[in-house]
Amino acid sequence: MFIDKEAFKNDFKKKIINMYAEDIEECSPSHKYFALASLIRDYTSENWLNTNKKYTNNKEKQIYYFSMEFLIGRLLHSNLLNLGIRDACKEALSDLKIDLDELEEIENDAGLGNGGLGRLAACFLDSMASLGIAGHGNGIRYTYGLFEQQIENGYQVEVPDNWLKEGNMWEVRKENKAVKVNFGGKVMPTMENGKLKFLQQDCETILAVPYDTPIIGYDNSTVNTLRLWSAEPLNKDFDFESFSRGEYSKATEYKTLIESISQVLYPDDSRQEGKILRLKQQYFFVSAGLQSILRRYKKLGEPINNFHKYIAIHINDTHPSLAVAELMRLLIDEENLAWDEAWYITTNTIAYTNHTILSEALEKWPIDIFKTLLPRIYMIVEEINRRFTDEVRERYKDENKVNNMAIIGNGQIRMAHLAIVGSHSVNGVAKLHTELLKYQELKDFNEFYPNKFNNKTNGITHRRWLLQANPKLSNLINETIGDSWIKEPNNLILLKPFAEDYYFRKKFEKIKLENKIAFSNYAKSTYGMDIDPNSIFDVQVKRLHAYKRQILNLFNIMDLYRRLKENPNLDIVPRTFFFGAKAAPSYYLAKKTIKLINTVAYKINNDTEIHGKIKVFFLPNYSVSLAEKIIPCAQVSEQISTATKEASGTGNMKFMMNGALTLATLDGANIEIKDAVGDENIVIFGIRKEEVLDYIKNKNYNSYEFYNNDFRLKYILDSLINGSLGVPSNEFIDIHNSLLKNNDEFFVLRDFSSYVEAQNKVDYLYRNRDNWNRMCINNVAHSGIFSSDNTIKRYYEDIWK
Ligand code: 26Q
Repeated sequence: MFIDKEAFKNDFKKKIINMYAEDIEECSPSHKYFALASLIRDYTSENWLNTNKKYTNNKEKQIYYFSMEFLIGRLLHSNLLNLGIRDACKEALSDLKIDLDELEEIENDAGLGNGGLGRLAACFLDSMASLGIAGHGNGIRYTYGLFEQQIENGYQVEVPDNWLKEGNMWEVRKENKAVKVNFGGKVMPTMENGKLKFLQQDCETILAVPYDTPIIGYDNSTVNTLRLWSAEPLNKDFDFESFSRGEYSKATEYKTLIESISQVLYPDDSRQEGKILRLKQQYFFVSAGLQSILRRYKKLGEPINNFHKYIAIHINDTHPSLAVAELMRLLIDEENLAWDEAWYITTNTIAYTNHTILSEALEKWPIDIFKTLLPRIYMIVEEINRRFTDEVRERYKDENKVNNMAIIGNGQIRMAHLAIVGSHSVNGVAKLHTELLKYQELKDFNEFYPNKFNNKTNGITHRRWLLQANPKLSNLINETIGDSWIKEPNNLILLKPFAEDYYFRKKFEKIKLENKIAFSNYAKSTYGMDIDPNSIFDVQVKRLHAYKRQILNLFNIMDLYRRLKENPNLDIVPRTFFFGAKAAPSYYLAKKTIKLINTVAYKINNDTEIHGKIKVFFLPNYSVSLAEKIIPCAQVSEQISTATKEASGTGNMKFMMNGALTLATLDGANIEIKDAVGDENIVIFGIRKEEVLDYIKNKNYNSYEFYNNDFRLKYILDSLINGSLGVPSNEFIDIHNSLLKNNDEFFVLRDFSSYVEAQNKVDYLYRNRDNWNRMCINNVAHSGIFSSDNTIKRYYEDIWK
């Protein structure tokens, strides 16, 4: 898009007057932000309309990405970049004495996700639009996103994230496209024109109102849609009957109850709790999404039997797997199709991605809850299960297998099984992860459906994570190899020869330092942290979870500190260790780990004897916008999960793309990063998948052995409970127990010495700074293959097309 500077200034001034009846001079920064966002949305409206018209006129196949989470972060900066007007806009605003960067900082993050899975959905939306693919998001418009994390006395405190408080300029409420969603009641079989029909009676009907956000493609006029649903009572106000009876609180209770469905994102990404409200959320957005897709489809004038030729639905983990049963319901009950026809369409429409093999995270719903809330859906799931188990029985004549594979078993509905049976494609998110699914976790299903399983290694949008987050490095890249990489990320490989160019390496080093200085200044003014920009920036930012092993990182720091205390002249390169991580509010050990990190940080940062050689900072409230600040200045990327536990990881890709060296186990996509950059450009440590699987199979791991035989571990573990950390000696007893009495489920003690060695190697490598830069540049050069553009192309070719 082109904007004329003067015309833009006029538009902007007018906008401020229209919205706030204020002159630009008296207008607050926040009003300026909202006016600018609103103006940018106006600019996109025409393309948005035209994109939809084009899709309809050409009857293009539409892809719908169903996800409980879209962690999109802020939109102003990325929208300006994708429209190609950011530079012009920045200049124009600067003429008006307005700093665009400052306005961009005012926007609240749309934190509608927990972590990797939600951020992946957001990266996919950007790539689909930028590739001109007709791909849209379908999810929930949570009134409260993921909680804001504050740190008080070292502990995590959760504060509600009221992100819509000041309004959201990007969304459009589409009341005319609202649909109804039914819960509860009973199912009445009745005969209608000689056909058996199932009527739902006495159910509670809720209104689903869509809010659409434009998803702007990079430099291509495509504007796709993220449709998020909000739950509202059918009669606008409240329960009028109760109100007129004088039962005022009851009258509003009803409204509150209904609205609670889209009120808040569940902040748990590792353990499923079987909460009714979560099941309601799932059915709510799945049913609303499918109804609106069906409504649009019918306007095309195509017969219903062609549905799957024009529509693809992708479900992001099992959270939307009710789509299988709901699409069956709509096709059978509303469109009058026979079971087999409906099943053919459903399974050819839906595809499923698995994101985890941790069994605690697998979704299973107790039958009684499910049946009460979704009686008709339950009938359909039962029938899917009956037909499926018949087939399995017929083929294997093995009741054990039937029971293991059944969708309903042990009084529960297994959502993963429903998703697998009801879709034509099941994919894992990295090579290792897919292998584990095919040959371990979902072995039976892979045998039963040999062509269903496939791999799609995750990716990240290089536009947000390099072009936007690291403008200095992006400019250097543009000067060096041109800007074709923005549309063709694989062209980043053209940087590779420049890793051998001394002057280029110096320029690269300078930019990294500038980014570090900028972040240090930000951290000083925001948190009062004193950071040495000349130290190595060593960063672990991700959700807090035992399998991600923040504890392993911390144990190395505690060991380093012990060595420094023994020998204050110890020759190490000064290092700053950064942590950022939210813990699920109900995840006790994760929260204790945050307290432990902060306790160790306090002790180390206030010890003058070690001359500031190491420092530890816990960055509160890790979020998309904080990631955009810390990743461009990182030098060591901590990817240290227990082998086999991290399905893919995507932070790992963001760091390499910004020229950090990866310190990693052979887990998830780390393996593919190693294959891409070569052994000489990454530091690998720790036990491999074989050893992990052997330990689990043979049950022969004994963490006490490592505690007893390694004085360093003994010292560290003892210090957790002997009061030497300056907190009561029982503060960390449960962490201590998890590692010793409970035998260290994630092999922290097993990997400790290998990790310390790897960290020493990092220190050694950094001393040859010139070669270090060479390694980092190689990482950037090879990062293009991890662009989500590549991932999306593979989804499109292999699954959706
Ligand atoms: C399930 C039931 C009830 C409540 C919550 C949940 C729930 C919510 C979120 C379960 C899991 C999640 C999120 C999982 C997730 O983020 N997985 C990550 O997905 C990334 C993208 O594929 C991978 O890169 C990560 O390795 C994986 O951990």
